[in-house]
Amino acid sequence: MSEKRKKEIQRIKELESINLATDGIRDLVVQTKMEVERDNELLAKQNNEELREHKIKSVDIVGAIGAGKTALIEKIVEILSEKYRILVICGDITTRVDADRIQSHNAETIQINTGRECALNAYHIHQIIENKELDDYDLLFIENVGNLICPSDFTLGTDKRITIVSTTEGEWVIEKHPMLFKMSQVAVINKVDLAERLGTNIQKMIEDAKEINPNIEVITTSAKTGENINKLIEILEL
Ligand SMILES: Nc1nc2c(ncn2[C@@H]2O[C@H](COP(=O)(O)OP(=O)(O)OP(=O)(O)O)[C@@H](O)[C@H]2O)c(=O)[nH]1
Ligand SMILES: [Mg+2]
Repeated sequence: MSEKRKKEIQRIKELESINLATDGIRDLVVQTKMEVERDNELLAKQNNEELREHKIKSVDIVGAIGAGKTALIEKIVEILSEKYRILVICGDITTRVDADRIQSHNAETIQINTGRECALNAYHIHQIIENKELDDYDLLFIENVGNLICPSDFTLGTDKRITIVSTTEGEWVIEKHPMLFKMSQVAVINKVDLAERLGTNIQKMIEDAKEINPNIEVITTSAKTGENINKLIEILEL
C-alpha cells in the first residue's frame, strides 16, 4: 500500500470517532445513532408546530463554554421584556446559575440539568411544551449546554438557531467547528471589546463562517458594552 493511501486511510479513521470499534459494532453504533437522530428530528418538528400554533417565536442559542450565551440573553431579555412575555430554558449539566442570572431580568426561566449529557435534545423541550400553558408566552429562548460539538446532533424545534463564539477562543474556532455554523441562521462573534488586546483576527472568523455557510448572518457583539445587541435583535426579527 502506498504511503499516500495509508495517510488517506489514517485520515478517514481520525474523522470517525468510533474508529476503534470492529466493523460489526461500528455498523450497530452508526445505525443506533441514525435512529436516535431520526426520532429527535420528528419530535423537533412536532415541537415547532406546537410553538407556532401558539404563536410563540423561538430561538435556540448554542456555543462554546463561556462564549457569552447567558450574558447576551440577559441583555436581549432586558430590552425585549417590555414587548414580549418571555420564557427561557437553560441547559447545563448541573446548577441553576444561568437560569437565576436571566430570571433577574424579568423573564421566566426553567433550568434543565442534563447530568452526563452534553446537549439538550427535542425530548427535553417537548416535556416543557407539554407541561406549560403556552398561551402565557410570546417568545422562547433556549440556551443549550456550552459545547460546540454535541448540539449539532439534536435540533430542538425552534424557528432559528444562533451559534455564539467569542474572540477569546482563538480565531480558528469557527474553522475547527463547522457543523453548528452549517445548521444556524446567525453566527455571533462575541467579546469584541477584547479583540484588540488578544490580537484576534475577527475578519478571518467572519470569512470562515461565510465560507462554511454562505447564507449565515454574521454579527460581532459585546455583551459587556452592549455593542450591536439591538442589531442582533433586528437580525432575529424580534
Ligand atoms: N469582556 C467581555 N466579557 C464577556 C462578554 N460576554 C460575556 N462575558 C463574560 O464571560 C464570562 C462567561 O459568560 P457567560 O454568559 O456565562 O457565558 P456562557 O456562554 O453562558 O457560558 P456557559 O453557559 O457556562 O457555557 C462571564 O464572566 C461574562 O461576564 C463580552 O462581550 N465581553
Ligand atoms: Mg450560560
